[in-house]
Amino acid sequence: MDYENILTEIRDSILYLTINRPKQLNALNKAVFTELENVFTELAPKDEVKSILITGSGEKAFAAGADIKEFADFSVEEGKELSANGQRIFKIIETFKKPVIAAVNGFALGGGLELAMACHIRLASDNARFGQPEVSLGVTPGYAGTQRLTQLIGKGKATELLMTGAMIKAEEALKFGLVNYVMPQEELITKTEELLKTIMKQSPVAVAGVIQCVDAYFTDGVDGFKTEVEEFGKCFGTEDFREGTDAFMNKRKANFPGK
Ligand code: DAK
Repeated sequence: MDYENILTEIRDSILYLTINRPKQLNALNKAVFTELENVFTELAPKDEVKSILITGSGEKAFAAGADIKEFADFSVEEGKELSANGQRIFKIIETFKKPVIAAVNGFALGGGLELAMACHIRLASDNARFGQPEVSLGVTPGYAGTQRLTQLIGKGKATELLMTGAMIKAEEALKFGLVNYVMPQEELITKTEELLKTIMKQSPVAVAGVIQCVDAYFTDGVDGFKTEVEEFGKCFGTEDFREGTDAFMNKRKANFPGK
């Protein structure tokens, strides 16, 4: 598939995925969703990709929400369909078995914040702004913003942000635990790469297990403790485990095969 709204590049095992509609502040239209799904089902699973970095084009926005111009005249049925489809695609990202980090380089509003929250970890530049302004447009969030914001920052503060539609600055987002680190914009990609490189030195099998266990905590009907027992047990049959323990005992750095 040729991507028209997303830039992709694989470098040093990192897949760089950049939402590329800077004139519309990287607003997420239907085509972006189709391309995002394609990236995560066709490109990101390739062996040469060990992790994914998602950011926005330009210096102003990660993504300023769903494309308002596109859904302005939707019917109830079309609204539900759009929401279900977006949620499905963001779930693919959230449960992806390789680390996915959002480098939030500016506005992350509405669907843009929902995309960032579907990633495993978020870093932000100090000019970043976060919010779920949907209520100001007469809609509720539709891409799981009510769920993931509540999971990440707690019910009280999430409800306030969701009810007021207020925008918060990066430092406040850091205080609430919505992002893990804040830094000047020129350092954002390098710091995100450093974090990804640290993760990529670990066992890919174990990292995938961590992703699954953490997700289990938030999945209805799934017992996260049992998931952990399963994942932990499975590790004992992997080459990564043999390599990790052998490296420790022989006082050398592990070189994980990822199997
Ligand atoms: N959609 C489309 N275009 C957008 C956009 C958006 N979300 N955000 C910005 N743009 C466009 C602007 O229209 C403008 O285009 P031109 O007028 O130049 O053609 C261009 O980007 C630059 O924006 P501004 O001129 O407004 O730039 P400023 O620096 O003055 O302001 C801003 C930046 C981020 C504060 C402002 O652009 C803004 O308030 N943008 C809208 C933020 C927002 O409300 N985002 C939507 C959140 S709600 C649904 C499922 C999901 C959703 C809804 C329904 N269904 C299932 C039906 C999700 C909704 C959302 O994401």
